[in-house]
Amino acid sequence: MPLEIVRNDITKMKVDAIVNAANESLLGGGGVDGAIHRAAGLGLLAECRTLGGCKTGKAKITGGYNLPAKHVIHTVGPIYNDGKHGEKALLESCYRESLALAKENNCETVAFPLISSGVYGYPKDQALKVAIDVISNFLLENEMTVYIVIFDKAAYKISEKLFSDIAEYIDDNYVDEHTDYSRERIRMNALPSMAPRTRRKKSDDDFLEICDCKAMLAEDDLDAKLKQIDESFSQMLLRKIDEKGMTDAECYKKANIDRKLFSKIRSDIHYKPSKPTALAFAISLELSLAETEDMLRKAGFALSHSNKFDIIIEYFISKGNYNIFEINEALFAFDQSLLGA
Ligand code: AR6
Repeated sequence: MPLEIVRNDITKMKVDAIVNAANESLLGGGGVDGAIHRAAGLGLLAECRTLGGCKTGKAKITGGYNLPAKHVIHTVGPIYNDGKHGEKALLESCYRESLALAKENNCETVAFPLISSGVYGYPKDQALKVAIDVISNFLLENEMTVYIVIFDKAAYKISEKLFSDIAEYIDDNYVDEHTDYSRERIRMNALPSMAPRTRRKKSDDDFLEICDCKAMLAEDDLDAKLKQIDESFSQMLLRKIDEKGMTDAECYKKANIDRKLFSKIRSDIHYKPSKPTALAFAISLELSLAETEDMLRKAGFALSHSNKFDIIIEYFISKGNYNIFEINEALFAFDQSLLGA
């Protein structure tokens, strides 16, 4: 998956480069900076002393010393004042400059903490949005695997509004036999009304949908439709890419899928993707809910209302929001696996 959000201590990441949220002296400090220097050992400090500091918004690279990562990219985030002092542009620049340095140094895997979101006070939900926007833009043009490392899940925040909208949608749609939606209620403290409303057992309707499908076949373009029924997942994917007028690269990048996996799918018409991969393509192709179900069926899966992951995906499709990175932010917030490879 080109962009992944993970929960970890960044000093433990086995990647080509980890990014340090440093200060302009580059001589260490608290937070993630302190943790990286402690884990890397004194060799890192010695090399940092030779660098002559670093300006806010810029980045410099060193070795990784005792860290599992080969390099450390030190960047200096802005101190958040009120958001009206160029903080956003400076934070964007930190991610851009760090990614450019990683690319220059042939790094294939890079891990970022949420820069400026600790001591420097940048609101975490906004810091996360900046990170995702800049990294996902970079990945449209570049092949790299980038991790956003969230240290403390309790501090991880998507916007309150989005969180409460999704929590409510889950509550409205989750089938009765599941009770753990109450966990979200506790987390949300006081959502307006969590009383169950119209809960449907969607999975039970699958058989009927197949019958509907068969009825449609009686119509004119029987041949074309029959061909589509025999289509494999991979054939359907390639057909949809053509129908949408997309290039392959546009499609796999929007799906947060790497090129190698896409090539595999392209060359093997019997390729069986995982459910998150199949859904990632449905999102990338901006399929309707019915089309998404169709595509999933090709891979042997269905959307179900007894699965929180599925309901969250359905929420985004029903809102016409096909931004895979925003969907992944939300899935992460609800402890679900992410879309992509
Ligand atoms: N792994 C991943 N993320 C971490 C870790 C870790 N081990 N430790 C903390 N974080 P901060 P800043 C997260 O304060 O706001 C230093 O003193 C943390 O939860 O480390 O850019 C420097 O020398 C937060 O979300 O960096 C500077 O003076 C994020 O890392 C100043 O702090 C960034 O928090 C920089 O402040």
